[in-house]
Amino acid sequence: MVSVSRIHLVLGDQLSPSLSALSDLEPDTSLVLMAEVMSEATYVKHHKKKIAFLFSAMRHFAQALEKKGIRVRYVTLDDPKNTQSLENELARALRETGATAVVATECGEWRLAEEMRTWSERLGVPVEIRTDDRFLCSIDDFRAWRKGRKQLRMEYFYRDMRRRHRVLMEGDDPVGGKWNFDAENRKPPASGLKGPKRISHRKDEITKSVLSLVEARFAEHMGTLESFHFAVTEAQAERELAHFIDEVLPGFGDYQDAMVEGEPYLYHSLISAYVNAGLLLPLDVIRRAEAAWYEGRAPLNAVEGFIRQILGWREYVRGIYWTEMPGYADRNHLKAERGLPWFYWSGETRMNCMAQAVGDTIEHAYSHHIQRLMVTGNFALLAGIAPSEVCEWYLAVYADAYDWVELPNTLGMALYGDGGLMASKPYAASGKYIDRMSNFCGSCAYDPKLTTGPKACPFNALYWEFLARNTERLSGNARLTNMYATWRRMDPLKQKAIRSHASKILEALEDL
Ligand code: FAD
Ligand code: DLZ
Ligand code: SF4
Repeated sequence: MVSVSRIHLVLGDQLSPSLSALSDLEPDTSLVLMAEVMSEATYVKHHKKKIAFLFSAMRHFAQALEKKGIRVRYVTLDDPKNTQSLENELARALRETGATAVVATECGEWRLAEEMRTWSERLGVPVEIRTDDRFLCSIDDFRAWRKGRKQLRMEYFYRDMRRRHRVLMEGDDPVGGKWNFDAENRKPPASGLKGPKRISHRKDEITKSVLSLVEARFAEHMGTLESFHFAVTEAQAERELAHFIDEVLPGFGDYQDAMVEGEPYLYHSLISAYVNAGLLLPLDVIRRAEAAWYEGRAPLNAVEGFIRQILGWREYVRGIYWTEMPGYADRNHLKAERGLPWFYWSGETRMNCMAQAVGDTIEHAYSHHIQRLMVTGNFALLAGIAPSEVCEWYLAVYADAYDWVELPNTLGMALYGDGGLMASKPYAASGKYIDRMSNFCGSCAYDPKLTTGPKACPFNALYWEFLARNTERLSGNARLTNMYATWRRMDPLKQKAIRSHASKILEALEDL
């Protein structure tokens, strides 16, 4: 029998060969433990494709380690001995191998981090939890950055990250003379706009067997497993990235905010699930995009805009999460208490924008940023849906969702639940914005130009109602001055009609 002295735990979103927990494997005495467990698969009802993606990627990662001669104990969900929790699987592995120590990398959710902190005592062996150095800003560095700042604007954090990692820099200055080229981005969709064709990956026996397992065990979870197209290995994720950089990136900036019916991806990269699970490393992605600009293969507005999302937003939200938790999850600045309407799960609503965004989500476990922020997020903000319910939905339905990234984006950015820690004003918008940035309204049962009456776009009355009911909390915000001035100037009878229409909508949200 081979002896094992140390167990190296790899979680489902830690599928990187360079993971800190794997940095000092001893061929003779180390054992890597990976486990598919119900406790992780059901703490929210994850989308079927998210579970299938992770299980298949986990199995492929384990296989790749084994091919390198590393010993792996891989516990499948349907293994009869599986205790279905990470702690119990660790306990079982320790018992059955005689190992006397555990090494892990810090995880991405407060919920699990709290458990991990107790493992050493509960398991009776030392449990070393190492820093996750796949991120480009450590939590300590983020804490130092935010110390003493009144405002935590992402833009300033991003500039520091550009300097620190020397990305798109010319000496001390940003290339092109500006930090941010958004003025050239965010065009409304041109008529007939289509995104480039995307690649897909052949389903091998591992993926096929995971798909059957997920269909059998998670039948009542949201989503379809049909046309499963995810990359599940490092090499496949690399092909996705290469395809994005070569074929898609040049158009990224221009249509970053556009939404088009039947075009769920447009010019977005589709790599978030791979970066978050560890199949791609953020710095590699950034360097590849940067090289595309230096080599003249993509314009600066696209490359800078894309890099800002990863070097800026992604690191920033993680810093906010770990420096604000645990209290952050309970914040509800706007006192929003309504329940989440069923159409978030079913997609069955006459509001075409919502039906499209939720429909894409059901089909792909994906919708792009503007659908998340300005359609499903905006509706929840305007309708006053409780942040806890909205966050649970976002955490469940997207293949890229983990608490560290989902929570600040949803509670902070989309719902203004943190009272402006992240966003300088709520991302509230009427149907006019959605009409400008999409082609959804043309085939909608509602009319974006109407504010009251049975055909009126619900976003319109809800928008004014949102401002009216939050006057005390929001009217002092300089960025909302014009909107409050417009509201105040409005004929009181019109105001009354709008608020009465909004009340009817709110009383019967399920009927929309
Ligand atoms: P692209 O548009 O191509 O962007 C490139 C990359 O930048 C992404 O792959 C991602 O890694 C990163 N990125 C972009 N925006 C953000 C952001 N705001 N925060 C963090 N990283 C970002 N992203 C997640 O990864 N997981 C989530 O659970 C998640 N929940 C969200 C919830 C809401 C309400 C909102 C408004 C945004 C959320 N985002 C989340 C951010 C963003 O919507 C997704 O990262 C993006 O849509 C993923 O698609 P993509 O890979 O095609 O991204
Ligand atoms: C999301 C997820 C799912 C669905 N299943 C597993 C699993 O069975 N085993 C595992 O190790 N990890 C899984 N994960 C990812 C974890 O939930 C993730 O590591 C934590 O939420 C911390 O980010
Ligand atoms: Fe959405 Fe309103 Fe446009 Fe319909 S009219 S698609 S509900 S914004």
